[in-house]
Amino acid sequence: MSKVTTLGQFIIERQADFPYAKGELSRLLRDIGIASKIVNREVNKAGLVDILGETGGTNVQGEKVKKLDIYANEQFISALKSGGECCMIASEENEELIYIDSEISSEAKYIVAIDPLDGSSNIDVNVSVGTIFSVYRRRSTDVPVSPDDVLQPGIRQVAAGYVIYGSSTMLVYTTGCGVNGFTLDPSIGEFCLSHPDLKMPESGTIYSVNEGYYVHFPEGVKKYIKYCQVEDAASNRPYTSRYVGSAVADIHRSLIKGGIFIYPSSAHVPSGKLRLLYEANPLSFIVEQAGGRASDGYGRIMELKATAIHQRTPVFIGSSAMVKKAEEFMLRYSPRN
Ligand code: P6P
Repeated sequence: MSKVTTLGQFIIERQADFPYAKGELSRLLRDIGIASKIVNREVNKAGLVDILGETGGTNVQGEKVKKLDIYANEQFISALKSGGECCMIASEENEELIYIDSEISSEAKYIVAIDPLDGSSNIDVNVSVGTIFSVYRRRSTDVPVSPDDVLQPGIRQVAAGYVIYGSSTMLVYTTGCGVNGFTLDPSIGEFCLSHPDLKMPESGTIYSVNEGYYVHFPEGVKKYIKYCQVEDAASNRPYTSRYVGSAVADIHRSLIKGGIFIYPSSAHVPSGKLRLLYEANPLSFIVEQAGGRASDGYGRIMELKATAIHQRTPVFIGSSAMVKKAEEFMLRYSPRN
């Protein structure tokens, strides 16, 4: 029986990765892990209790809000508030920033951007959903912290991760020293190290895009999709198409098997659909740390300037060879104006 390493043990063991930290980031990551287990419990029985269905409200994205979205948002906010290591939160479910101004948190070091339950439209049909989080160090010493402190480029993230509530529940995160995956063992209620030092395959044979919007895609995306579909045994084409409709699931598959996930700009979303702060940047940090590539079609997502907490960006994320090929098509057929 190989040694079981829980998330808590792993975080403590890897404390040495950040010599100047005094344990605050470790405690923040553990707080997120605990909230994830609470959300997981509700996601797993969503069909059994009246937590499904719509609240009738819509979130800042104008999307119908499922009760589980609100529940998950409340759990992560509560865990971050009581943990005392976070001074401000940007959440997909909240139009405005959440300032944690208790005496223990107003001077806390970290800021969290979070999508508490991404892909929630899939819950009713029992398809994987996810939580995505990004952690920044505050830059201002003001109390309360400056709102600009959450508008940092992705390259300044100190940690990022996702939880995928699927056939099993996994937490995958990075602090800039590689990527590690933990699977929830319900028998002991702990996330256990199951995928140490995850590396994304340099190439793959799966492309993931919602082709229902094909006619509205930029020419470069159309040409890349056709490239994926053309027979060429030498490069293992045609590729396979897989699209879950939950970015965490589509990108997790690419991380394990190789592949590319694309959500480009389109007529219905001129700047793309995924949000920079709490979807694209954290997913990009993880993918880059695993050896993959994360682009907006022209350059690194993590170098994009953040100007608004809910801003969107096109995403081409996955195996580096595949993303580079897609960027070639974008450069040639849809050059940036
Ligand atoms: P579409 C979920 O709502 C989400 O933000 C991502 O997780 C997912 O990749 C995308 O939207 C799906 O969008 O337009 O294909 O339904």
